[in-house]
Amino acid sequence: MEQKAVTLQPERAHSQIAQYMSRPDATLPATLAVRARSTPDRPAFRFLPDGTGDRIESWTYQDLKRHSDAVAARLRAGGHSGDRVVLAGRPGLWFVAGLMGILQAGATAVPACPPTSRRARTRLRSILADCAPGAILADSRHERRFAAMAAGGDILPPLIPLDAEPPAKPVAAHAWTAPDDPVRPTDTALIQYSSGSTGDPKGVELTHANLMSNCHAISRLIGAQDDRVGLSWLPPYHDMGLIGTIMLALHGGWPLVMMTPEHFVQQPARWLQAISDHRVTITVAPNFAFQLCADTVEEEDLAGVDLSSLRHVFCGSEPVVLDTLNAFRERFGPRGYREKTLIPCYGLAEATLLVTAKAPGTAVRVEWADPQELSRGRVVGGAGDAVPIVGCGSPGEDDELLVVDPDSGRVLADGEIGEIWVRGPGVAAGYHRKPGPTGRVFGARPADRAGPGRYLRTGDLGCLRDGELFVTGRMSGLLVVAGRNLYPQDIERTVDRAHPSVHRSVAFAVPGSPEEHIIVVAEVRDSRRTRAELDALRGSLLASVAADHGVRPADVHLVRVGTIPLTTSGKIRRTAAREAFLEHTLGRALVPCDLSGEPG
Ligand code: 649
Repeated sequence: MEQKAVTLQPERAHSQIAQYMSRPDATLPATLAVRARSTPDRPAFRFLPDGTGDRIESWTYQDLKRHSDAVAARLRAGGHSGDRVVLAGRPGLWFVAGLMGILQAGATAVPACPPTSRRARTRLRSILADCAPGAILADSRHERRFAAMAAGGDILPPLIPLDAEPPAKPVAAHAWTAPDDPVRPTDTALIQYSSGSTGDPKGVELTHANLMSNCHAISRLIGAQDDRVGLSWLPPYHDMGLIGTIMLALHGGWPLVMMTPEHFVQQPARWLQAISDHRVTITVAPNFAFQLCADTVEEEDLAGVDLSSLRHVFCGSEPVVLDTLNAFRERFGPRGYREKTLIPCYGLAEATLLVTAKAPGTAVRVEWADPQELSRGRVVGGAGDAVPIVGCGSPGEDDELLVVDPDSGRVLADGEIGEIWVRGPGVAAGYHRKPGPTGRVFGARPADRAGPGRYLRTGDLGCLRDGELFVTGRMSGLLVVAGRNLYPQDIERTVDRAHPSVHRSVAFAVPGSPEEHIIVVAEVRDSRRTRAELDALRGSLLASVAADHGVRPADVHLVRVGTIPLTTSGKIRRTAAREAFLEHTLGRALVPCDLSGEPG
């Protein structure tokens, strides 16, 4: 029997929700059911399909529940409860319905980019092969893309439309009291594939309990606020956009405004405009986005923009750069941005999402490291040419973080650089069907500490200073020259700053004798240049690296913008760049235009 939705008094609604959320067996789909029942008309998600304020698509909790119920019903009808279901929708409201429908049906969501480019198809194929899903949820406009894959020989599971309009049915008022929830906290909710390599994909298996624990930890960090509004343009296929924004907003019960990453990258001012239009209080982005705004947003794009509503601005997922924070503050301080709202943070998919974050409202902490000491593995204050490292805060109360010598397994002292190890309720049990890597990455034990606990080896390097984490780089990219450790991102920063025509660069080591050679690949804007110009540019980049780091790269390879491979979340793929360089597939070096007679 259908009943009309009844809106509860706010106090009653609030206490019902709080009561449910404090249960140890609370899950995200049941949280949605409770919110749709208690606060059906509250705005849940808004999507800006043009990236501007011209059109706004908006769903309340009731709308979202109705749409996700329909997805769940289609999945159940197809016998997919308990299956893995690939979620390949475009960013937007339907994507959220797909996600919640999968979870409600007791299936496991596997987010993946829709196959609209050759690279996305290759990635999707490797994800399909690894997780063997029972179905794919996709937008109807992409049906032809999948049909083309099947015609080309790909074996695909049944395709289920994500955006089929459900029957208009109010939420049944009785449906929530004992949520018809087949979902247990120990069930696998999500398989999260890393955004990097396509060759051997590793999918992190996250349970409902992992997701809830990370949402709880972030909610505790930011505290309760009734008028919170979130904004995200991050791709919803990775931990930060999926868990950090969509799931967190559902968990916290506040509205999330979404736009696509493409709309942001085409015109970064749209992020700032939307913050201002929607009085946004919380947002998140990697460092590059802050730099892009500081570098490219013009004064005329900012007419009427006011950023003073912001209270929590998370910055994580790649090194947080002091120069970027300063440039952003200088550029947007006059627009109401306050730097105390900035929260540098560190995390990874293997730990669900967030591991450390600066306490909100406190000043950003910076350690100035002597480069000589840094290369010997210590963060110790230096003068003059010291390197700034931005603190990423401390772990939450349920997590434990160690810095360990990766060779001996010994726990290191304050200020000593080693591998970051993590233990806590957000740490996954392992990778999907990969016992070898799972044991190596998730089963670490410190050599000098007794105890049953196993830690996650993050592969990241850093140190603790008074309980705060300072991330210095990744183990895999570390360049070892004459017994010194050099961080590729430090060399890249030097190259990026050395000349205005450098767009982006990547540094890595290749075999050489008597020791490895350092190679720098730099993308050059306006690639039409004479031989003399290219030689001068190469010479000035070599000299800058030598001056700042005391090493001379064996080669500076100048290429066109767009040559350096990036992950789908925008990180530099150093290993892929190195492999492509060694296999001569990276893309041709720029040719001087005065010799070839054609543009370089
Ligand atoms: C990083 C995740 C991000 C990641 C975000 C908290 C609306 C609603 C909510 C909201 C805002 C708007 O990159 C953690 C935490 C969001 C709070 C809610 O805000 N995961 S990953 O698996 O793709 O990559 C992990 C790797 O990235 C690097 C490390 O190598 C790590 O292994 N990484 C960093 N490197 C240097 N410095 C950092 N701070 C890094 N963080 C991640």
